[in-house]
Amino acid sequence: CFKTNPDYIRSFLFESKLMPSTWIVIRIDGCHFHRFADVHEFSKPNDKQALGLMNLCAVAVLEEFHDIVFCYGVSDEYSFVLKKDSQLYQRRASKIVSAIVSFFSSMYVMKWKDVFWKKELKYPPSFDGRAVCYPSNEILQDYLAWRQVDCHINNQYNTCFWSLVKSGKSKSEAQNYLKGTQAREKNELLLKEFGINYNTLPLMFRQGSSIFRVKRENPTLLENDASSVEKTETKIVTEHCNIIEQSFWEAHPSILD
Ligand code: DGT
Ligand code: MG
Ligand code: MG
Ligand code: MG
Ligand code: MG
Repeated sequence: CFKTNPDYIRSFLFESKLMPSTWIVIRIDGCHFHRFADVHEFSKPNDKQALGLMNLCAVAVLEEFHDIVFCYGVSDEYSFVLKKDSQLYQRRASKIVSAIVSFFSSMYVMKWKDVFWKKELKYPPSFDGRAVCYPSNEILQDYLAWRQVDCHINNQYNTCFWSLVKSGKSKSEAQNYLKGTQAREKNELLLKEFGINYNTLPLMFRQGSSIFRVKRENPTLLENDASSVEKTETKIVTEHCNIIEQSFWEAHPSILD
């Protein structure tokens, strides 16, 4: 009958498809992680284990979704870049976003115990996600540079803020103290007041985490008469490097190939 006619029911369905032949970036972000970090007593401003857990989940996402070519993560967020010609879920935005977000969230819960041996997961974490298309390599690189600049600015601010708070200032005093300060002044404050050389803080805190595949020669197969395909193997690497500079992309041309 009319009421259950599949075409009639389907006519209400709106599926937004991502623009063809463009890089798709799915950015996920922890929901209310300010609270989640407090409840789980994450170190401030950076918790090595919590960031490590995010990285493990991102590696699992990269392994699961073969069209992902690059991941960049900082704080409670991760960006996943899908190759330009990806046909994953016929490029339907809601399908891609929801599949990646739910996979990442499940991984976060599954791998929690591997990272936090003695810390109990007190409530289920959740993530939101969005999809954006970038039409050229240059604009995609600008997007990733924007995230890494954000990482740097936030990390520098947070390092100063929490150093001031740990030294006895109230949160609002620390906030006022830092208002309008430039990057150089923040580095000077860290060095003079707290003996911290910003440039020696862990790279993961300052640069965020980049995850991608590298092809390398398999040394055990080289001597044998293996075919050239067998001689190279693909490895997933997690690096904390400068992705703003062009030299990174020149050193890894296969990522955006
Ligand atoms: P949202 O994303 O609007 O649901 O709200 P939040 O609270 O997740 O805010 P967001 O994403 O802008 O900022 C990330 C929060 O996550 C930030 O307030 C502090 C927390 N967070 C992320 N990484 C760490 C960490 O390593 N240590 C600590 N203590 N907190 C962290
Ligand atoms: Mg958010
Ligand atoms: Mg968040
Ligand atoms: Mg965030
Ligand atoms: Mg189904």
